Amino acid sequence: MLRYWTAGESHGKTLLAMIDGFPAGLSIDEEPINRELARRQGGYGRGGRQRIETDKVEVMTGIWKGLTLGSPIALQVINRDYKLERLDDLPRPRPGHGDLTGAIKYLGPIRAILERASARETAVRVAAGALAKQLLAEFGIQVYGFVDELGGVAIDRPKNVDDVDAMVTKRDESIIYSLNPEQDPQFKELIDKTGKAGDTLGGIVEVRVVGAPFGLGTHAQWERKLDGKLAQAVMAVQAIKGVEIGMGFEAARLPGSQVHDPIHYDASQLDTPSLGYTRPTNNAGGLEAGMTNGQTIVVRAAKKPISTLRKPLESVNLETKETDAASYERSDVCAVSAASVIVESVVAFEIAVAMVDKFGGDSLEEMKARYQLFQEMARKR
Ligand code: EPS
Repeated sequence: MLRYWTAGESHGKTLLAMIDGFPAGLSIDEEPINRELARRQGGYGRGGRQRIETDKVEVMTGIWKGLTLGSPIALQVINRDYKLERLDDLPRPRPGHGDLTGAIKYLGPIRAILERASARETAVRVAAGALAKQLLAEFGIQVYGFVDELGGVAIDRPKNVDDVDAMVTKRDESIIYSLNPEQDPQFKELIDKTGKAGDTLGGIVEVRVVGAPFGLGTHAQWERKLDGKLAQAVMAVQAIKGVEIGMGFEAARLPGSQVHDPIHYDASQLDTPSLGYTRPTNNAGGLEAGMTNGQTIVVRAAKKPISTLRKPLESVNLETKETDAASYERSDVCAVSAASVIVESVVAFEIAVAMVDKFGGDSLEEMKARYQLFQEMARKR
């Protein structure tokens, strides 16, 4: 079983991800992990912290001569802005953060909650996801995410969004990580205006997994359904308030004939992950009954605006119980672009978990052999 945990506070010494159950025999490249860490730090509208940090991964355990051992892999990203011991508590909880609820739940200071609840922790989730992507690449599976809507404004997208290489090139040209860089100036203006007003912006991100085989996940038990696992991983990202698979909420508003994806067969595509079962639409987002159906997996997530406001909302002083403006700590105006990287990473990790579940997790070599065997048997079905 492949799984991971993270540890670390936003202004503590370091951030760690401990990955257990990663197959042996994969050569790990740190460069693509660092690229994803840099992308997470970017996107127009980020705050001052990202000028202090240059996130770099250190692979601390689990490799020998560049290859994974099958033993736990500890990834570390050091915080340059380590100052936790010098920081004071916050007197007035910030609406939207875990400040009030955490301070009451743990009967302690707000600082104890915010340091761990901060989205800084996602740096190591991105590192873990970038490692998972290297495993998925061995099976021709590509995962990429982008910003689809920002501050309530929809963004035009090209037709063939499953041409991953072309889409990634486009996305990387955009300052907000959308698939339409031409629209960037409009969003730069919106983010600048919002920041000046002391406010923040949310948005919608989309992640697509291209090339996943049939049969990841299962219909047989609720907790192993892949749509459920993806939803949990994505919903557990800071500031995410909604998750959709494929058509999502829109499917509830249409008759069945306009929602379900007809099944066709095209023998010339037998050797692709679809095994020749083509679908003119993909409203199911690649998942039926909790299992992958050979189509692109599509996960969308709604991110609320950053909770820390420079022009704060009303709050209460926890000592005096008197009404006062919420405390302010340095923050961002818009982190939707970063969210697209984070959601991409957690989705990639869950797909890797499902691959290990189906094809075995001891070694890459065995996994590949079992993958090939399954594809052969499935093609004959
Ligand atoms: C973040 C680091 C944090 C915040 C932000 C995201 O750094 P600092 O608190 O030192 O400025 O910029 O945190 C939040 C948005 C949040 O909700 O906590 C990061 O590295 O992503």
